[in-house]
Amino acid sequence: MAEEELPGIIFSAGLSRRLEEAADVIKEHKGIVRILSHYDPDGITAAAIVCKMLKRRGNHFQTTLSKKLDDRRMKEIRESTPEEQLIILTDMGSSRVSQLDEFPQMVIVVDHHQPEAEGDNIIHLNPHLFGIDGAREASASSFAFSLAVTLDEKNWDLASLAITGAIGDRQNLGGFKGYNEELASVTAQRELLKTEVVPDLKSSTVYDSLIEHPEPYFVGVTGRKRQASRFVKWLGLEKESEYKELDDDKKRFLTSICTLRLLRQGATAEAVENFVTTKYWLYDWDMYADEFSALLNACSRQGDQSTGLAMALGDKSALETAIQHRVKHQECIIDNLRKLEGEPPKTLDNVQYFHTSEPPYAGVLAGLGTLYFFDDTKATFGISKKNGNDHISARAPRQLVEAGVNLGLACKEAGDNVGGVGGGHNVAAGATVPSKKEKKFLNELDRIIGEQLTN
Ligand SMILES: [Mn+2]
Repeated sequence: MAEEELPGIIFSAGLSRRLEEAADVIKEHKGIVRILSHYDPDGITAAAIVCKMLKRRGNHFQTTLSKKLDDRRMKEIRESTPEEQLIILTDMGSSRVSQLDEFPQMVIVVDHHQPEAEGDNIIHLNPHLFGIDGAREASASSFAFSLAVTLDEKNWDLASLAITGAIGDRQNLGGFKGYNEELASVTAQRELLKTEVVPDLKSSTVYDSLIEHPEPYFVGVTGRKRQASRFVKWLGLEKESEYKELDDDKKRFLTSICTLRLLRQGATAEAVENFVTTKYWLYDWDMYADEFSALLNACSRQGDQSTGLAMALGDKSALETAIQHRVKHQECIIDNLRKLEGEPPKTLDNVQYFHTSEPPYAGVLAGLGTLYFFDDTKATFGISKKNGNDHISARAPRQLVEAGVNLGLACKEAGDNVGGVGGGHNVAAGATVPSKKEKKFLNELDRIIGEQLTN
């Protein structure tokens, strides 16, 4: 296709104006750009999009990835960045608008979290300010992409990073919506990716998918060589059988048996529905976008987000390291889920809880357990202990949230009542409380969630 025939995304007039304004600032800026971003897959890909668009213009930049934008970090950015430098924040910053407004440097914020204000002196690119739902319809990376293509049509290839980041924030669950949906469809029309509706098997062979990946999780099979090879044989397949090479009958049989197995083990409707899913094959990267996102996530979880960024910028040796991180990351999750199969969470009336020695994994384990095999009539709390405190990650299945459970409010109230802190969203939340108060905290949660369910 000739360049001028290629489809694009249509931005609203207001968004177009803001994008042009940001693009003009970047075009006029000659010096170094300081980039700060969140350390998760959405933040990493948003930063990579900004790095690439600047590099192509010949701008120099310095990038920092961090977990949060707290007062200390704000002070450090303001004081250590020379006044003539441009600061670009991605996947963070929208909650700090009034402080950023006072910065002597020029600041551009590209974020999709609920904005505190629009700001007077910064250039604020947040979907919420332009009638787009930032929780569901646009992530930091997918929104940063709009700036990259406003600067230069040649940046269209960065759409694969944008899609990968949106998947990292799980905005693809139940299908992309709104802005993301348009982005994915135009990217496909431009032949940068292709979409496939397939079972969510993450390796090329069915057997490897069962051995190496915690999601989807099959009780009694995932991570177990003997059981997995027996299951594969029972499906009429060989250990070497690749999903892509199966005929339609075998594909259909595989899908129905896996679905039945998930239902039988007590997986939630959500997990069963998501077994067959839309995947995005990225031609440039020779992998699916969800695979790419999983690699970036493993880097972050292993405390090595800079390898994730290097990989997103195209460094081949970083890809090898990222794969090693993913192997370790997934083994850790599978080992712990297998333990939880043998030793299920302890229960109260409305909550269940387990302890883990892997602090960064408490939330993932609670989330996957909830989706795939825990009792789905109770909210789940994963607890890890550190320095005399309990760090708690909470997850609830969709049906409980629909019945009135709000984990964010429950964690806040129960946390307050035992001298700790807590909060978050209705489906996922967290708290930190003194370990001595663990029992009281759990009892408070049990009471509060019981009340949420009866009201
Ligand atoms: Mn994000």
